Amino acid sequence: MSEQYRTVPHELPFKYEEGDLQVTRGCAWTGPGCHLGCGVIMYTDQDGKFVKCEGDPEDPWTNGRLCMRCLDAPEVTNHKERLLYPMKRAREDRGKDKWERITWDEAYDIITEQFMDMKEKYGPESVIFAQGTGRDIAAYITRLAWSFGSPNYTGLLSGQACYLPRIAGMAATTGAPWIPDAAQQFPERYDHPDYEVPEVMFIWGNYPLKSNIEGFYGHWVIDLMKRGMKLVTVDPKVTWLATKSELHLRVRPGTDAALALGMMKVIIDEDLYDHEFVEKWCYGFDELAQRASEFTLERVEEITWVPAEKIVAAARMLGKANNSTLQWGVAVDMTREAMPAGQAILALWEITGNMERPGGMIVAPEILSVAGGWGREILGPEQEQKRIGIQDYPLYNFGFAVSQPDETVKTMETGVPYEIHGAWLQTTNPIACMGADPKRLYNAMKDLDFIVVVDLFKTPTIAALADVVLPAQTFAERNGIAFVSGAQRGSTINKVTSVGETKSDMEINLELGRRWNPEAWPWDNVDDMFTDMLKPTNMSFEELQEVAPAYQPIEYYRHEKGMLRPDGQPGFNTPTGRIELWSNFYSRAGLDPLPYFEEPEPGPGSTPELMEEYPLVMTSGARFWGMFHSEHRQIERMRHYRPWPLMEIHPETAAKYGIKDGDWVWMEGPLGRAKRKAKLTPIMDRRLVSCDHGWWFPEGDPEKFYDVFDLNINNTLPWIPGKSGFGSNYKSSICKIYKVEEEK
Ligand SMILES: Nc1nc2c(c(=O)[nH]1)N[C@H]1C(S)=C(S)[C@@H](COP(=O)(O)OP(=O)(O)OC[C@H]3O[C@@H](n4cnc5c(=O)[nH]c(N)nc54)[C@H](O)[C@@H]3O)O[C@H]1N2
Ligand SMILES: Nc1nc2c(c(=O)[nH]1)N[C@H]1C(S)=C(S)[C@@H](COP(=O)(O)OP(=O)(O)OC[C@H]3O[C@@H](n4cnc5c(=O)[nH]c(N)nc54)[C@H](O)[C@@H]3O)O[C@H]1N2
Ligand SMILES: [Mo]
Repeated sequence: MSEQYRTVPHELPFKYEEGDLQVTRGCAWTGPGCHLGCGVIMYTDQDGKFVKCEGDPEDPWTNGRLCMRCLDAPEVTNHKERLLYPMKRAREDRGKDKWERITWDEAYDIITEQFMDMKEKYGPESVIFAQGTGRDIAAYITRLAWSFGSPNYTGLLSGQACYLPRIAGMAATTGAPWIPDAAQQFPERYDHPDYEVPEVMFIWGNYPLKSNIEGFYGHWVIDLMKRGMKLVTVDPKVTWLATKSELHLRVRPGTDAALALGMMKVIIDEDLYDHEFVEKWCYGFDELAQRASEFTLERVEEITWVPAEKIVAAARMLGKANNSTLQWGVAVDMTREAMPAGQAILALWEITGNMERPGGMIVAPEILSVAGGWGREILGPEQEQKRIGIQDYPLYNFGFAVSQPDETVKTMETGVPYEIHGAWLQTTNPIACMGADPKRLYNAMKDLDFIVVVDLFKTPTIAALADVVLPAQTFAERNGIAFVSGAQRGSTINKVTSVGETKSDMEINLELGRRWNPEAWPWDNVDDMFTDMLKPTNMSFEELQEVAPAYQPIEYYRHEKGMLRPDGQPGFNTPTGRIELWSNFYSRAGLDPLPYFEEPEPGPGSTPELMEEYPLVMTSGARFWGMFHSEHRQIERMRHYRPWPLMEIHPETAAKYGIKDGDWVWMEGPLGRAKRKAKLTPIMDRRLVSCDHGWWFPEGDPEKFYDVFDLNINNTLPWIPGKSGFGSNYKSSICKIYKVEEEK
């Protein structure tokens, strides 16, 4: 193994026996869905059945802790409704529940024939390759798309409103992705001699205890609080962490940019910023200060619903802290002008000198390579230029390469600039979850010539659109490598069981890739492919399995040491070599170079005329423990904890509309409506309701697509991205509510 990597000595071997059970150490990273790679210990019985999953106490990230979905992973793996073999359906039966079991060879033959036919007739760009949220499958999908010749790898989420707005924004303005420093990069964690506990952490538009996103575990917040860290929460709801916070800013959904600019004005006016860091390492401070000066406390209080004195207190806490860190989340991306919102928020930590310092924000070099995909060089410049949306949204061709989703839907509808004929959907259920306005998405896709879906279960998307379905595997059924985004650590996913005729996503893509473009897929099996991917580490897949997790050493203050730029010069990887508070990149892309705020639309600030009919603000999609997006609805134990789709509402607001706890209601916005069960709770602001997302009823009729068009909250949300092409209003809209039987 490379000297370069550090590992943790394990007391327990990689594999051992306990009574009648075989025990294997590993890492859990989808399916079922999840954002992380928890250390797990998997138990299989004498028949090779996966019977128990526990947290690995020797894993420095999790120390044996595990969420309920992973503890219940055997129920998912062994579930009776799993897809067990490939299936096909006649083109004219699309939408009907008429499936025929086929062999893998037959499936590969059909898919290859159809894909090659479309490629020949309409060009490879006529097939889109879409995935869902970040899983360890991303690299293999990009390679499949790009080696097929299609530039149109994408996620069917309006404005790519999940992490990409923040990632793209961070890359454009600082040349790097930033993560909060919770000592996750050290095997010895908080005891590492260079580490310092942050004095204060802001939790902004995120609820880490339930969501554990992008390389960050919620329980680290608790670990750090036990070591003295204070919290500030920016969230419209009174969450449990908000009640443990020094300050809770109950921001109106979609107004985070105004809040950040208001705090910035206080920090600058009260001279609480880090002069030395700003002078040496930042570009455009005076322009930023000028912009912030427009955000007076009175104005910001009115926009955001946050009382002025709390804005001041939060600004002072950050400005006066020795070190501070930011754990932000998808609510920042889920507003149309997400890019400037993220820019404004991160600038607070930039001007206070919290970048690259212990207990501040640190650079995670791996993120971009994961987000950027694998195999881009195979695609070639001519096909690159055909990527949908890059003419209008040049940021989509920078660093990572995805086609712009809203433009992709439009292209499917209009055939401009070229016709789309096919779709490959892997790890995504866009009709139920990702897509805004799902009926529009359905209509855009339903007449495509050929659609393949790779999934674990039958979904509304499969029921509505698929011609061929391929059964994928859960993490216990396959091998894989997990270089989890946001952390310098590598682990392996280890196969312990088999179910039906399923294959792993990696195996499927390798086998199809070998048929379509053997030069781009030169491996005989997935383990060889993994070993090749691991080349920079000098470890083979088998070696890493034994010693994982392996840590890549990193240091602080890398900008001072020339470690953040490819040319080895001190500074940041931007045109000016500094953190660009005024962004050259945005300026060149025809965007405002400074952060700004725009009222969410529709909303009380932008469409006052609609507020009489739609008097409430609506946010959606706050995560809950037992389900991952549209998954887990058929998993009995998880469904038990959340049997129905909920709309959270303040008891006084509910009373005003004659709604009682447990009533079925319609939540209706200007674009459409969705059914929810009312949950009365005082954690809500009286002006706001919050709805779950991703709902469908697996127990329902497949030919009605499992009721998805009644239940999908995204019925109320349009496909409209921000000016950069990033961001969309998934978490800020308006609505009226009424009981289901009233049918107004
Ligand atoms: N209104 C509203 N809508 C939202 C959100 C919100 O907050 N509000 N959040 C959005 C966000 S941030 C995201 S990222 C999207 C997520 O959207 P998706 O990623 O599309 O949603 P999921 O339901 O997690 O996954 C889709 C499918 O992948 C399958 N799957 C799980 N694991 C695997 C695997 O390993 N292999 C294969 N082949 N399939 C697998 C599942 O069975 C499921 O059917 O949803 C978005 N939708
Ligand atoms: N259990 C579970 N875990 C998940 C997922 C899942 O579906 N289930 N999905 C995964 C995915 S893909 C993602 S992207 C992450 C997302 O995970 P998070 O980033 O934690 O996002 P959410 O849970 O959607 O919302 C977090 C908080 O934002 C608040 N909020 C709503 N609107 C706004 C707003 O406009 N501004 C601010 N400041 N706050 C607002 C909500 O009240 C909520 O408490 O979770 C991942 N982890
Ligand atoms: Mo996401």
